[in-house]
Amino acid sequence: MTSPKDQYSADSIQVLKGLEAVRKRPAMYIGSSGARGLHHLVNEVVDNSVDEALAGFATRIDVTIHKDNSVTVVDNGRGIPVDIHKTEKMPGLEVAMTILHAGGKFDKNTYKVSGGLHGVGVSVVNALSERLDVVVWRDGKEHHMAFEQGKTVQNLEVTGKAKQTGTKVTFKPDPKIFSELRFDYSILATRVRELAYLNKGLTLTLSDERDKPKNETFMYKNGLAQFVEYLRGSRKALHPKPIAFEASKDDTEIDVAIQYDEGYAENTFSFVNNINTHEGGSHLTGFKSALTRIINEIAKEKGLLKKEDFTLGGEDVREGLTAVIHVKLREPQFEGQTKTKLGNSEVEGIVKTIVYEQLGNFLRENPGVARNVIEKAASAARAREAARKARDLVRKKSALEGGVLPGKLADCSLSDPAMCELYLVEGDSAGGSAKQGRDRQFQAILPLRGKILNVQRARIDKILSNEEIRCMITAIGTGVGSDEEHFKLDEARYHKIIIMTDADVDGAHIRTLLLTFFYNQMKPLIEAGYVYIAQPPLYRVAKGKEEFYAYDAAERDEYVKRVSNGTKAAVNIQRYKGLGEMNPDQLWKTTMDPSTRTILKVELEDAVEAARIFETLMGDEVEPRKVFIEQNAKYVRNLDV
Ligand code: 0RA
Repeated sequence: MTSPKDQYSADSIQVLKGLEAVRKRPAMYIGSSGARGLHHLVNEVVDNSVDEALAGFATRIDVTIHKDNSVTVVDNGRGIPVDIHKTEKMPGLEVAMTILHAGGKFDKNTYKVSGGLHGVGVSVVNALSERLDVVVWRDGKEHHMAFEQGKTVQNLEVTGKAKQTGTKVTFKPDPKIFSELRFDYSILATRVRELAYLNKGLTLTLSDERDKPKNETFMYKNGLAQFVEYLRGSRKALHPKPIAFEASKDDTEIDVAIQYDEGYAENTFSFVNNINTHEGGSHLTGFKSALTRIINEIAKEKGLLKKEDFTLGGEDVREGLTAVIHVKLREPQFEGQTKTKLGNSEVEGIVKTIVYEQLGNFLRENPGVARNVIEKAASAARAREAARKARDLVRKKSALEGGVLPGKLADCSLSDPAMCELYLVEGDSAGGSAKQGRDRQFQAILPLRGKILNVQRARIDKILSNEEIRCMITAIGTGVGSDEEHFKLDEARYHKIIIMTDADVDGAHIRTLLLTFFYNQMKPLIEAGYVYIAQPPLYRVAKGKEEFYAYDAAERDEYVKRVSNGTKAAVNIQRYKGLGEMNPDQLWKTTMDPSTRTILKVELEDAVEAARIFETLMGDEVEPRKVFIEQNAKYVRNLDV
């Protein structure tokens, strides 16, 4: 016979097995055991508290990074239940902390909506922490429990009285799991700020108790409207205030804010239950089709397009648009490669109806704004027509020039894109060395002359009239644009596009211009992980027949020490000022040979921040750029010391 006690321990073995799996394969649960996964732990814990806020109970969440790199998250919600769980026969708190997927989401009815994507549950954080302490204030009492590597080391005990309710979780990531243990303040601040924008009225704070103590409070009374102003940043608004509205239907809540500016880019971000739906989905489709329809309808009502022989397309009505759409629903279905595409088909119609009605009301009540928006869209439509002609011209020209590919391109002989690399090389002379040094089977070279156009400040027709950019587009083969009709990822002729510029300011500038171009016109290329940055060496250290290449000053000094060891013969140190100073063989050995080179993959850590920073650095306004440079200059280190 087994006693109830034995039964209990049998259950806990089951539990440990679950969390053991998490420790064996952390990446399966949190994406990686590097910096990204580390920060994911905080998101996971904060998301649980945000769920409690969404349910209408918590109004405040405080996040603190401690000196030892542990993190505390406190909320003033109801407190995680501490009574004995019916089937698991242990305190609810222990269930949440030790059973995989239990999380705070005991059942669907507890929370109407919840950030279900991360939703791997706080037990995953527990499993990956060297130690985790929970304090729950509930029923007038303070309770405490503690865990190490997911195992209970302190059973639930009452530690005092409590006037308030809430939950406090403190965890220290396990160094046995994580290769990176230091939390980055700005990564956490970005998410905390975003959550504050997405949940208006909710107060979130972030404190850093390490070297330079810091403390920020985020609370936005006007939520998404303020988010849109933040995202618009320095671009000049076309109308003074964002247009914002919220509505709900059948348990689905919709929150929208939009604002037009004088620029040409579109910055639309969509969220579902506080999760950025990078791949869009039914809510975004509904929003876009309502926007196009209502603007065309009002243009017609006002007779604003009488002289034109076109209707406004989706791209036209989204030119210069900053928009955030946040949908909250009970059972989101996430699809797509990164599970960030909303699948629920019923949401499309709901969003479409609401946006069509609400935006229609606003534009009819504000005819001045309506006129500005429609005139801007009409001018976009004319530019689009000009761009079509420019595109045709690009096509015709390349047809006239014989082959489809630009003459400057030294293509590779293999044709499988997955095997092929395209080097975008600064300058003709480096281009020449690269052509000679490369492995022509799989490496193609396109030399770029001088500075390319800053695409942040130009419309598509002008971008397409730029020679360097046209060559690049033709060589890459995907076309350009923000939609699948114009940009075709699967037609990419190379799966590695490697930017190779000099290690100086001009090189950095050209690299930034190229990245701006890729970000604005070929974003899926970055998302697919096809864009890389080459790392040419800065120094050559040689003595006699021995030679070493160093990528920074510290490495250079290492090599100098090594080669000068004991002997007196002169050590030759060469500082490369540009790629052009390397001969083809050196360029191959140091920068192009896949077996020895380092190339950095360009990744989009956070699309929201990326859009803002590109605008700050490359946009029209000078003042915000100055401020950015002043604020960030202190982080710049001169590597050439
Ligand atoms: C389930 C039920 C109840 C509260 C919570 C979960 C809860 C979880 C977390 C995680 C972080 N902070 C939290 N706060 C609350 C409450 C059930 C009830 O009181 O009726």
